[in-house]
Amino acid sequence: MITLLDYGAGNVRSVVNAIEKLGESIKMVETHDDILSAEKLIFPGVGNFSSMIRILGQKNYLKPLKSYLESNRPFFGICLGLHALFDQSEEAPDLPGLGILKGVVKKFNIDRSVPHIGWNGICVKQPSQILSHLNGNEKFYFVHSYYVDCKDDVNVLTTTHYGIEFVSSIQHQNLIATQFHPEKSGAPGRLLLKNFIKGGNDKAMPLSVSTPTHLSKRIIACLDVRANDNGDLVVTKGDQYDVRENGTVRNLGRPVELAKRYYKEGADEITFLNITGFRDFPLEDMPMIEVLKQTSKSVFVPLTIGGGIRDYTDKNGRHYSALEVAEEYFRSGADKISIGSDAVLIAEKYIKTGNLTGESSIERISEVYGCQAVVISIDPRRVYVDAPDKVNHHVIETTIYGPNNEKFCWYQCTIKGGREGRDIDAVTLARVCEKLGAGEILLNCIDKDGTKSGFDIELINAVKGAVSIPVIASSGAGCVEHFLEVFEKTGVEAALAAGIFHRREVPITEVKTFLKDKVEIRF
Ligand code: 1PR
Repeated sequence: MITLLDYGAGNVRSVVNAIEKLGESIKMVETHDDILSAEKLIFPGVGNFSSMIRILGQKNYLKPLKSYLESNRPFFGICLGLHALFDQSEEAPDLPGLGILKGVVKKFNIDRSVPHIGWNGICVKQPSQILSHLNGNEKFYFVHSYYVDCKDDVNVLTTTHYGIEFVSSIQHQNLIATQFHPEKSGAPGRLLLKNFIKGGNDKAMPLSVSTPTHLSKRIIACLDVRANDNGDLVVTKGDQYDVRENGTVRNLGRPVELAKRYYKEGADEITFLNITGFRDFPLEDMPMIEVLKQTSKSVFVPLTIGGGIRDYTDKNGRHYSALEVAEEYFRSGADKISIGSDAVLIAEKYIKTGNLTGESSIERISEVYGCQAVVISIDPRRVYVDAPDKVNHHVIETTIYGPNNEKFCWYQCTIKGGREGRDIDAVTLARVCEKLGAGEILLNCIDKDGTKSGFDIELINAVKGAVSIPVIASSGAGCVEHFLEVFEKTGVEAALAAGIFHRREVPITEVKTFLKDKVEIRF
């Protein structure tokens, strides 16, 4: 029996699913006695150090957790569950950590995108029972802006390289904690959890030790989901956002089945976009929640969900905050949420007033769940101009001339699935959203969507150059060469595609086989 400490933030469903899939049963901590009486405790943490320590304090969990850890019983901490063990964190300097291990949690100060998101390797420093049957070359899923600066080298189990070499897991007697998420790391992650559950004293050292480690470029499968005219939830796909063919909504498959297929084929992440979320409130559209719950039972890579994340008042006058909507998605299995239309409206307001209110969906979700959980989905389209000073927007000089031979363009943001153009450009939107606390940009392009003509490299470079958070390139992938092009010509961390994967025109495995030896990928 595994006892799971859930303090209410982030996605514990993935951990529950991963452990149950391994045949183990779980008891959720409901009182502090559950911590004291646990035989094996797993503490997954996502989000923000200060809300974690505050909530643990409010629930009277801090003292029992400390005595459990001091009793040297088996413990597995994940992400913030690692940070909590140390003296202090730069994320919340006024709140002490548990102080079980000496050291502090520091923010990355590196010349790379932060958060560090994606699949990276581990460099093993000492034998461990949890490393049994690993070969040493596996990649695990990381998503964090802070890392532990562990004072005692003897506790360092693995390190990872990202701008610097940082501690990616620790081992102190029966206490294990990882910066990465084993529950989201496919087969090797589940092996680690299996080893922990099994226990025992046989310590193993992987056959090879990879150093330095490298962050992989991610290949993401995107599923645009909506109800078709019969009311069934289907994966659809538009051409420049028009999802109807001969008047009916294109049906390219069932969401859960397709997601499972992409997991098996090696997708590094899966994104669901509820494309009619702007008009159908997601918490009334429960099938989407069910899709997440079902998918997370057998898909052990990160899941992002977007569509309809905003404040909402239903027909009975009940008000829902965007945070509540996001919480429901996280509880159902999402690791990240993506905000489209609402982000544009928030940015417009911020530009007008210059005030950070702390009340917007971006700020509130980021505060509770951490910036890495908040993706901004941008839906821009090109607007050509004769000269850069013709508009008050970020204008680029383009090599793809306009209909009247214009050599300049800007990228107009849209809302409601491209139906409404707004007076704000994609570069400004990305910048403002980073400031408000977003952790990643999903950069679509209406002109390119479904065209199979390749990614819009000019758009991607303009946005990528304006922010220091990771950017996912989206729209236009038509062949394996397009993925190589986007990774070679831009600094994006991930590339996303939909149509070619759904129609099996270019399977994910083919993309990865082509990229192998050219680009760092997870194979
Ligand atoms: O505005 O917060 O409710 O979120 C709605 C979300 O739904 C946004 O993320 C928006 O991008 C998405 N969306 C809305 N309408 C459509 C549509 O197609 N009619 N889909 C839509 C956007 C774009 C991509 C697509 C890539 C790759 N889909 O995600 O998957 O362009 O396609 P390709 O590889 O086939 O070219 P809110």
